[in-house]
Amino acid sequence: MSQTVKLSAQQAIELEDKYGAHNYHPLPVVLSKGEGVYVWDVDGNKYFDFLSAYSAVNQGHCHPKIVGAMVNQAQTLTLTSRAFYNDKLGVFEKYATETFGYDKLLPMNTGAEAVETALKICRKWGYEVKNLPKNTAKIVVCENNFHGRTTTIVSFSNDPVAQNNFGPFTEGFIKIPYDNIDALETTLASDSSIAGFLVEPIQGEAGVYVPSEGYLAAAKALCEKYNVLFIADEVQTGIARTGKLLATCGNCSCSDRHCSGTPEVKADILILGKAISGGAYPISAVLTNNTIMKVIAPGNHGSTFGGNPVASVVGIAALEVVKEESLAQNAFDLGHLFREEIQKYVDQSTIVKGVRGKGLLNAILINDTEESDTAWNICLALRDNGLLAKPTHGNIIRFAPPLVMNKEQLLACVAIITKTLASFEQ
Ligand code: IF1
Repeated sequence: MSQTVKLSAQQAIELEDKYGAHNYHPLPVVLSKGEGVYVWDVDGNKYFDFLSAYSAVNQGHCHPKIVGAMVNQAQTLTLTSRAFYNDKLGVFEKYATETFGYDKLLPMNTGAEAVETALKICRKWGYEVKNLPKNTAKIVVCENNFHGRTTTIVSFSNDPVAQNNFGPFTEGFIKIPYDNIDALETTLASDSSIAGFLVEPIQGEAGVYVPSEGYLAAAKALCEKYNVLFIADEVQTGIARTGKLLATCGNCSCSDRHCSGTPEVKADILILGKAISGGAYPISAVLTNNTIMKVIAPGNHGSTFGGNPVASVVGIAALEVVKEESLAQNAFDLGHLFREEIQKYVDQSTIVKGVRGKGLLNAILINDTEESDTAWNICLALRDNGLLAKPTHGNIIRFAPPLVMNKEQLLACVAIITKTLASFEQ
């Protein structure tokens, strides 16, 4: 079957089912086009996208500036590998490090690769700067974390579905409860071989779990006290999603005033992915200061595609869009409106227990068990009413639209969501 043949929804699903690994359980909708906050299925039905490819498409689908940069570069030079210099990577590195307030950037492609990179840098720093004895370095992580799917990363997952039968696992990780500053202090105080603390500023996969006010700043202070690197995984929370350029930025609802000057918490190592490309291309990055990045020498780490010229121009364009269109401010404002409107519904609902989140990274909790199919059925009904979202953990529905949404569109979405939920009330 040629690429140009137009598939029906059923044909597309059957092909994936027959020839693809069954590593996902997608909502039955087959998309063929996207623009801004909208996607269209193969039958021409239009939907509000309320997932944004798990917060990768913050700048909206097929943003003309990002696509333009990508197409133009794709016709000029796509890949050289890092065996040679290219004339775009340095420009991207300068732009991104200045934007986020770091000295240096190491480019990779996917979020998991960037997390792996951060773990390697942290361990090497542990030996070469902190002087830990060989092969003793430990990294503290949080329960219910999600940092990707490589063997090392699933080694410290506590999701049995992600972890079971993928052993033997990588050693050297200590798991503590999330949002528990006492647990962090006890752990750091009890083990002198700890090199880093890896944390999500908001736990995404865990169901949009926002930690207590001040937790991240207190954790950062403890890391300083014990000479441990604070590693922020902002793959999902970064790039304006939570109403700030980074979730670790100060409480400033900034957009144009991007927060690199006054962060609430400035991570020693910052991990970015997803929306650093606006969803157009796989790009991830690890940012840190000169002293830490100095541990990486030629041959220690790399990637064929990391830092290629297409990624570099896409990365710059995607970050420029965030600033030019004040997406952090918009996410901040619309996020407040969204939770306020949904809360009104929750107050008189039996099917929804609550709404939580920050900026435009939000979730509602369905009043049913994790095993029930209520949230799945609600998502099917949302689809039928023109809005796409996906359940997580069985009874939580994540709501994360592109940040280029306007107020009128958001209110239209709230109407779809509340109308749909109402049809599930007893
Ligand atoms: C999937 C979740 C979201 C991430 C954080 C690293 C990565 C991710 C904080 C790895 C990736 C994705 C991957 C996606 C589902 C998704 C997800 F539900 F699993 F948790 F977004 F909410 N750090 N998150 O959230 O990035 O290697 O995928 O580029 O299908 O696995 P990646």
